[in-house]
Amino acid sequence: MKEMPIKDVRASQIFDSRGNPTIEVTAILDDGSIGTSKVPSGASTGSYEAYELRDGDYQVFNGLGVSKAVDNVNKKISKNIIGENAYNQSLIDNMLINLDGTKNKSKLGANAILGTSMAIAKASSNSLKIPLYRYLGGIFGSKMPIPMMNILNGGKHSSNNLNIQEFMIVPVGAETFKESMQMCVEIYQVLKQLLKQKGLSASVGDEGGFAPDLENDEEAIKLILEAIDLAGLKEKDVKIALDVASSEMREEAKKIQKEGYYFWKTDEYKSKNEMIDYIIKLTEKYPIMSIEDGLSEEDWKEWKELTSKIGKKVDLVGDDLFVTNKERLEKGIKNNVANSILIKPNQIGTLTETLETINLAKENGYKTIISHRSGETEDTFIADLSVAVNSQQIKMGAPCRSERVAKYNRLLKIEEEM
Ligand code: 2PG
Ligand code: MG
Repeated sequence: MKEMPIKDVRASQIFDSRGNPTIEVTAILDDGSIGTSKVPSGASTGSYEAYELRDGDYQVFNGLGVSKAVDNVNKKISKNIIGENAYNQSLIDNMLINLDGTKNKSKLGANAILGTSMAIAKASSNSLKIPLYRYLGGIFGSKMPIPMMNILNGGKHSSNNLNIQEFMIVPVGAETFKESMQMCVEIYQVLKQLLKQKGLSASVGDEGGFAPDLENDEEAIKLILEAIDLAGLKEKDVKIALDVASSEMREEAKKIQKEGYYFWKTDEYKSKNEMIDYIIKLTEKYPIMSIEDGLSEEDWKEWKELTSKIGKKVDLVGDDLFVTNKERLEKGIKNNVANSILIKPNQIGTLTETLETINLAKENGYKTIISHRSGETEDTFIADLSVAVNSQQIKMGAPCRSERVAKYNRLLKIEEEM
């Protein structure tokens, strides 16, 4: 293997799209090549995600500072990987995993580790003078993903009264990525006018989707269907996808000493069985092709039941359930739970482990969806990643707010290039 020693790795504290601190890592190689990465952060995080190291000093940034993670890169990580071969990504990632030594990367912080891992990959692709998607995927990476655009925000990503976190459109009828963008953007703009006409708020939530108060969650689906129709598009070309993010509803239920799901924004409670029925009814009533986290990260038995009931016709996506973790995905595969997986590199903490989980999903016929976090930066790494691994879909929020749009724009460029 060709060698390119790592010359230096430096980190600093920057800010994400919610105005919270996050970490940026820059890797410099012996030939002068540079790679910089910025790490995103979730709001509706799964309990089994790798550990995001925050300072916890409530006098500063409400405890959310990342100076400890920055120090870990500048002092511990850099010392250990300087001089190692940047082109050997799995070797570097394994060194990082061993240096941390914990199961959930709580010693150095998954944010410090992932930032380093991605910066090394970017610096390497720059050093070899090939685009990142090519470096990561070789000649294998050749397919553009279909966007799942979150155009109405609810749950923990907004302060409106919608319980479901994400209402997405999926332009399955588009032939190119460019066309898929046009379809989504036109629907988004029509929806904005529609909201205004109805006297509803057209201000946006964390992921750039509109966040109005509505009568109920189904009203949100109906509004989107109306916007699709008004944009001159057909139901066969644009489907609906939902991220229920129901682990949050489970958490809220625990607070009121209940076993099921509490829709805290509208004070409604559903037992586990009622939740299964609710999800199934939604998929019967509306052109919904995909439901993410319809059930919580703990409810394996109910997930299995839901999968056996509608898994043949609907994509059932595990996000908090699988947390991009091979072991949790293996459990899902063994038990016929879900049929798709959301992939978020910061849920697991290294690029190598992310790729391993993607491979495991593919080998077992699970769809992969590369995903942003609700707290994002202008880093477009995941756009390249989605092409490198031929991911069927991507989830990057609305075509609004630059931290989301930067990733869509990157994909437009990649399509042109290819
Ligand atoms: C999700 C994500 C991204 P967060 O639940 O899928 O949309 O949200 O980053 O807040 O976990
Ligand atoms: Mg989710």
